[in-house]
Amino acid sequence: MKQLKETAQKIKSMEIRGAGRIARAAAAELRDYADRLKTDDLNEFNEKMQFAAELLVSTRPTAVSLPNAVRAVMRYKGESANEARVNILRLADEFITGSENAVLRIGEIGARRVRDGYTIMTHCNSAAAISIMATAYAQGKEIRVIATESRPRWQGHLTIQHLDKIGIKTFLIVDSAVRYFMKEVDLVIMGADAVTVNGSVINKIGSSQLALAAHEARRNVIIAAETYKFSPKTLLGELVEIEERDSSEVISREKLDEFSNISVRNPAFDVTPREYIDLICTEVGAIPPEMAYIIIKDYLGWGIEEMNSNMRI
Ligand code: RUB
Repeated sequence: MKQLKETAQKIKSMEIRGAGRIARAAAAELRDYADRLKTDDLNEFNEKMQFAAELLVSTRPTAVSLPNAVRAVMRYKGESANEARVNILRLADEFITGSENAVLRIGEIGARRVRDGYTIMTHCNSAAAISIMATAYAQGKEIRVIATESRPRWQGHLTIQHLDKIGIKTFLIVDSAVRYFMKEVDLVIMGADAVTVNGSVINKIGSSQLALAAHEARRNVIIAAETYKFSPKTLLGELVEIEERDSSEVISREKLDEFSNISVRNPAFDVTPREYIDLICTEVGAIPPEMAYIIIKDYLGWGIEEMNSNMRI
């Protein structure tokens, strides 16, 4: 239980962050938790697994990868606690390996859209988006990247560290400079925390203004997103919840206490409408955003019928 709570806390505090990493961490925690559960009673085992699943899902409401990963593991079956445990171990490992391979495949598919000499703008820190840039660069394409700081948590600093290691020439800019630099950009590549059934993309706050600026300047926007970032629940009209984080990420508590009339709004994500997105690059292919339902139905296995027959998580 201690380790389960620690993992949940690491996801909540963003020590573990980024939709793909969160998903893999949750799958790994369910696997290890099942392994640590010593009970032979199947009912007790199931109840404890359900508790763990719900705790992990509650940590970050926007990243759909999290419930999708948990659901992939919680599909386990077993006539006994031990059979269930063995099944969970297999499903979790399959999810983790599949997720790692998906990032590599997205790199290969997406890199076909990157030409030699391109300047790419990116936002926040997305392993899937970086995979495209890294693959294009490894293919010998001379690219340069413009990366935003991504306030208030500065995920852009992780991105520049990564790109620097690969050897890609990168400019770090403040978030408010995206429109200023758009004229120098050939292609925008960003990641996703969630993709809705109508093809809208939820990603780090500021993504939608970057996409809007790209649309205005007629630059293409590619979203790099594994299929498990698509949200089945949006099929039933549910909206993806946008997480609002603590004010202390934006201004210190002491500073804020100096004011009487000021409070902070700190949404972690925003929604980019599909009109501003040219392509969503998944591991099963590069699709127009309008095809999101196909991914949810054919690749995640959640059609309308399955959705209506009670999804617990
Ligand atoms: C991270 C973020 C990333 C997506 C995709 O937000 O918005 O763009 O999660 O990342 P946070 P990846 O830092 O708040 O988790 O491609 O690595 O899954």
